[in-house]
Amino acid sequence: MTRDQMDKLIRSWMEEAAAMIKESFKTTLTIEIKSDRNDLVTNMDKKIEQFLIEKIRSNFPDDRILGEEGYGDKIEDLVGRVWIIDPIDGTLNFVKQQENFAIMIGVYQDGEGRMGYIYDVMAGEFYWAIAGEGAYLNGNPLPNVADIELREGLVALSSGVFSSDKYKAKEIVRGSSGLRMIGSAGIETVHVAAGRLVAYITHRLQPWDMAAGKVIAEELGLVYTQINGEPVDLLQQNATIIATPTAHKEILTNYLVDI
Ligand code: 2AM
Ligand code: CA
Repeated sequence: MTRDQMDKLIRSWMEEAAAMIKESFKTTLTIEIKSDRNDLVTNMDKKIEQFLIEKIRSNFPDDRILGEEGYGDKIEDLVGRVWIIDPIDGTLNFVKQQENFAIMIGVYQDGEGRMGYIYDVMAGEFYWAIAGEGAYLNGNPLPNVADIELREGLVALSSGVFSSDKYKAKEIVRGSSGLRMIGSAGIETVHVAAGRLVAYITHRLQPWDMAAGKVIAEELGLVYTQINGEPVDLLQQNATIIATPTAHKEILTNYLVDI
C-alpha cells in the first residue's frame, strides 16, 4: 500500500469514527472514573478505540498498536511500525460540553513520527501531517508557523500547570498576550500549529496525547519537547512545551530554567 493510500484510509476511518461519536449523542453515555474524578472513560472511548484497532489490524496485521484504553498491544519499545491512538482526547469535555474533543492517530516508524491525525469533531476541523510532505487542515495546506515571540501570542496551559505553583504559569502568561485554555492536548497542539497560540504547556501528557500532535507540530516548524528541553519520551508520561522556536527558547530560558 502506498503512503497516499494509507493516508486516505486512515482519514476514512476517522470520518467514520466521528460519525459514530456524533450519533452517540442520541443515546445515554456510560461513564467510569479512571485514575481520579477528572480522568474519565466512557463507552464511546472504548468503542472508538476498538473500532480503530480492528481497522488497523485487518489492514496492517504486522503492525503494533498503543491505545489509551488498553485494547492494543503492550508496548515497551518503538521498534518497527507502531500506531499510537487516542479514541477521544478531552474526554472530560466530551462528557461535560459535548465539544472540544478530538480523535487522534499517530503512526511511528522506529520511534520517528511519520503520520499524525487530529480530528476536532464538533468544530469540523481535521488536521493531519505526513512527515516531510506537509500538514493540512481539511485538505488545505497549512503554512509553516510564523516564529513569533511569547509577547506576541496567546498561551494555553493544562489545568495542572495553571493551578500549581511549580511552573511560573502566571509569569509566563504575563509575558504573553494572554491565556486561553481548552482542555484537549490535541486541540491545543493544533491551535499552536495553526498559529492561533504561541505556546502550549502541560504538566502531564501520555504517549497517546502527544503522538499525533508531535508529527503535525514538527512538520510546521514548531518545537515539541519536555519542559526541561529534553526530547519527549513516547513510552512515558511527560510534562511538555510546544511553541514557536523563539517562544520555546524564551520560556525555557526566562521562566522554566530551574524546573
Ligand atoms: P484525555 O482526555 O485523553 O485523558 C487535559 O488537560 C488534557 O490532558 C487532555 O488532553 C487529557 O487527555 C490529558 N490527560 C492526560 N492525563 C490525564 C489524566 N490523568 N486526567 C485527565 N486528563 C489527562
Ligand atoms: Ca483519551
